[in-house]
Amino acid sequence: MISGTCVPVYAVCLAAIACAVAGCAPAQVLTRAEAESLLNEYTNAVASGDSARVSAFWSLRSREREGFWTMSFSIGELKSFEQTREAMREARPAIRDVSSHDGYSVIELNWVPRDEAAAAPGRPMRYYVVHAAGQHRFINPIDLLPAEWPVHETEFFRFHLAPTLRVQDRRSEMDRLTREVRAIARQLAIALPDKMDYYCARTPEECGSLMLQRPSNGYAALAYGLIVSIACDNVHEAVHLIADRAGLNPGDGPLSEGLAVAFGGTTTTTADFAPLQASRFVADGRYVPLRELLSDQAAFFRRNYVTYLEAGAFVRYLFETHGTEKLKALLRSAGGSGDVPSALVSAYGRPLPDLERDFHAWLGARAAAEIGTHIPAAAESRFVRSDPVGDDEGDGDYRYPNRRFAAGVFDLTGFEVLADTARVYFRLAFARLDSAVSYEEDGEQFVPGAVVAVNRHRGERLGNQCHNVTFGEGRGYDLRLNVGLDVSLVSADGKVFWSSRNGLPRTSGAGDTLTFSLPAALIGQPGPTWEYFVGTGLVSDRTMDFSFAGLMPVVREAGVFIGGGNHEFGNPAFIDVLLPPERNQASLLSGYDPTRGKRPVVPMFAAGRTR
Ligand SMILES: [Ca+2]
Ligand SMILES: [Ca+2]
Repeated sequence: MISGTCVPVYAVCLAAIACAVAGCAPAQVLTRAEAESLLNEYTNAVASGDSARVSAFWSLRSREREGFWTMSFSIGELKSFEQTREAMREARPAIRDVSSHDGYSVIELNWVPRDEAAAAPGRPMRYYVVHAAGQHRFINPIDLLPAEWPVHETEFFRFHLAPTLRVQDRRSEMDRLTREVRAIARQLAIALPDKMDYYCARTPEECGSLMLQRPSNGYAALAYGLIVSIACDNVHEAVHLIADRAGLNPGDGPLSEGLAVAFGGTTTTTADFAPLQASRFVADGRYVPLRELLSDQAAFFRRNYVTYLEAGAFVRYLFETHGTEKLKALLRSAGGSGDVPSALVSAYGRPLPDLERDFHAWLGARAAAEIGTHIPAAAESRFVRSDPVGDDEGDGDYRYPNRRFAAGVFDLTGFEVLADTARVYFRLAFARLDSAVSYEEDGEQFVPGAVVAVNRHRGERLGNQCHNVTFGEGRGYDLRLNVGLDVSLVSADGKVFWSSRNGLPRTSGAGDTLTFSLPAALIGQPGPTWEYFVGTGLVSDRTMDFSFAGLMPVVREAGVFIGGGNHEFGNPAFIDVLLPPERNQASLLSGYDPTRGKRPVVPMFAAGRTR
């Protein structure tokens, strides 16, 4: 299932790797006429209902895989041969493009409804085709694209690492996954399956393309018994897989996602963050009543930035308050019934309103998370630095200012950290402050914001990169602050673990500053060795605490957001970073190449010295 951290729809397909003509054997080139004839024969075979005839169109590598008849169908799945037959009966293939690559071809098409009156453009589909035994055969991308990826085995997983990813860089993630999976199996009292295949991709686009899905941070393909992810410690997807293998799969939806979030968090949030954030939803009116949360599956996935965390909190409440066995009974029974509220009531022997009241009381015991918004005159300055005006141009070609965002709103002009015994105060100055932009009533709120990465020298581990920049070998942060309409905190693992709920005042005019404070008990007392990186970019009220854990990416064709950069994806998300005037910021930020895993190296500064 697609994780809650699936990247939304402003995504483009992976740039096709052009086939060097000399490198493609003529027999492997698929002409458009051949593609048409292949699809015609295939459609006829499917219509015949003879699954043996159909499977002969497929490469042995795909056919032999467990779960073969669960076919990915470019966004969505068909769970049986019968479903495939049904889908194809109602549509005909309309080829958009046929391209040849190194050793394979790709057919891009739409399944267009046969009903001429239907206005829909048809479901997009991509078929990979290889030439074997004198014939063109379909192959699933998971059986083709990573076939040559190096394999590294750990206690529970067989990792397949995409080119440029190195085991030594990923070992701490792999170790963390092992620890977490062992602990979760113990908590849920389940046996772990044999080694699970885990494909580690370089980008969300590559991750999605392996399973014919939208760009995604992670995906557990349950029918195939494997995980694909951009991280090697995707505990969320691992929970999906180990629960499924233990017979605890309640079907796609709130319980399944709730279980994965309760024990594994999301790709960008810790498991403990879900109850904290759910208590905030109750306070700010975003809370979804349980009956609706558990029944309306389409709304559940549409509003994932709320529902995933709320469902995670609810499953955590069930586990902590009522124990493992009842939870397992619920997971087993809900799968068959499809009526989650009824399954819940029978498993727990209590009416839904009772459980909901208890759940709210449990959430209410979670500490309120508030930021301060004023700096007292007596606070002592611990770090202060200014930034040039007019250097808000990212890597030099970002498409900003634009009609959405006025000149200066991403231009950082200064950064200061102050403290007294109780609190730590932050002041970020901009050339100009703007209010949030939204495109629909109660819609997502987009606003210029910032990331502050801090090395307090207290963690065993440092986050070495964020938002497509890196801090250099052996350097990084042990705390990251996202600053937007609120403030959220991110651990060295890149996971949001705390978020404020009272809003950050945005005042435009003479002092265009964002000012807030956090308890020193939460983040520590800033000393002279604390190092800081500050960068500005676009955030939304959803990306702050959920999908990107901070800034939105800069992608070449970004629609309403910030576009530009050298690549479709992988461009640094920063538009201005804290740097002295003598450093050439655009040149520094343009030193990247996501196709080779190269990110620009950005500096961190301590009070009184620079590196
Ligand atoms: Ca600036
Ligand atoms: Ca700058």
